[in-house]
Amino acid sequence: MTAPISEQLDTDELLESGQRKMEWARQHMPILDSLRESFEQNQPFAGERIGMAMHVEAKTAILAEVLAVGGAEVAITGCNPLSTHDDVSVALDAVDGVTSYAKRGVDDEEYYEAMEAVIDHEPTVTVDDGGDLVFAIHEDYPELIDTIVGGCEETTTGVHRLRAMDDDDALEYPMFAVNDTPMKRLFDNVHGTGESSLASIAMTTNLSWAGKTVVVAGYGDCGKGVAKKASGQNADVIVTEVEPRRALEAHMEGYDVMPMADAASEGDVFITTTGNRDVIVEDHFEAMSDGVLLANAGHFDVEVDLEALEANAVDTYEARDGVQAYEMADGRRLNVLAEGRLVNLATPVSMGHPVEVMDQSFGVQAVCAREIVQNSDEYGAGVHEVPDELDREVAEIKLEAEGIETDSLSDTQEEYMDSWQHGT
Ligand code: RBV
Repeated sequence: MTAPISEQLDTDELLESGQRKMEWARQHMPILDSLRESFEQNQPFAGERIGMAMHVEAKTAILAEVLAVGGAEVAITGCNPLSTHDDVSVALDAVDGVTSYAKRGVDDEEYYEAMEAVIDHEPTVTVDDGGDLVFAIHEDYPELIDTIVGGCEETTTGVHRLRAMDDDDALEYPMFAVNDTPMKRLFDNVHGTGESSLASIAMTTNLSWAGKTVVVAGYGDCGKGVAKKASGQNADVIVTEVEPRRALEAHMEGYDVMPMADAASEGDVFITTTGNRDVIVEDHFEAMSDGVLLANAGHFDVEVDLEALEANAVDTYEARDGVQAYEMADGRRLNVLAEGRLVNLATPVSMGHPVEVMDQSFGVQAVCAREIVQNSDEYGAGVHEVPDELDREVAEIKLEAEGIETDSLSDTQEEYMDSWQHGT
């Protein structure tokens, strides 16, 4: 059984470095700061055990800390084998009420063992990013489901997975689709993914965006962000899509839209954001130029067919930290970042989304955890949209922290908006 991280690593230096990262994040998370104050007073999670599987770095650590301050016993592990910051994991493990099992660079077996260590705490609430925790509980520990009041899911892929479970009547407790709220989706998916993916790629390779052709696979919220920011860095952007309206939207934004079969020979950098598998496959590798960069910003490492790439390569070697080169028989080198895993979190220098963005997403997580504990009777098994007033609450805290005031509707305006009799 996996031991808490502080029993696995020599903690002295790691602890200080992790605490410093957490302090920086804390200073830039006004939403969680405000919720911390109210949770400290009201203890909404007294007696609850919260199991979490998320990217364990500084912002996530502040979320876990805030839940613990609210009375929860928190157990946490990673949701990706490469996204954990060991120093933060150690610092988090030292926080009162929190046990962290997350460690960077674990293999599949260790990854699931750490998940089991979290489950061993018998959580009453689960907080997931990608659905691995909720899935492991349903698959291997169904006896715990009775005492679980509900949970929250952070990301598009996880919500998609939960909806598929729900459609099969296989989801046996309530889960909030945190990803789908305006406060998460419109900021985290668009700006967060755009900024952090490009930043990670740039820092990992030390190469420029200007003058490059960047192929963005998928024009959902994440693809929109990546395309917009790449274009803002003076790259030419090509979008590939399967959905006709999204393809049109990309076209009307001024991007070239074409199938991957055509884009393969045009691109210098490829960034996948589809949430689906086999987006870049053997035929595409054959058409690519020497030196291309292949990066994935989708939750799982299934978008670039690495098995096919490996099978076709005559040689492979680490070109830089976080960059694996695959040499083809004709001498072309195709460079894969972060082993095809989430490029914004999984290269050695990745830091995930900007702090302000995660403050919003995790603000929604925190109020959803509070809601599921306080009003569990109102939610049956299945996927639930987050009540709009909770999302508004988080937006209002943020506006207040930023010192931004808004207008409010007058009585006559309210009446006008509610009526259908007014015409010309
Ligand atoms: N994400 N987390 C971070 N903690 O730094 N950065 C991104 C972090 C989340 C984001 O909300 C997205 O939905 C998910 O990671 C994909 O796994």
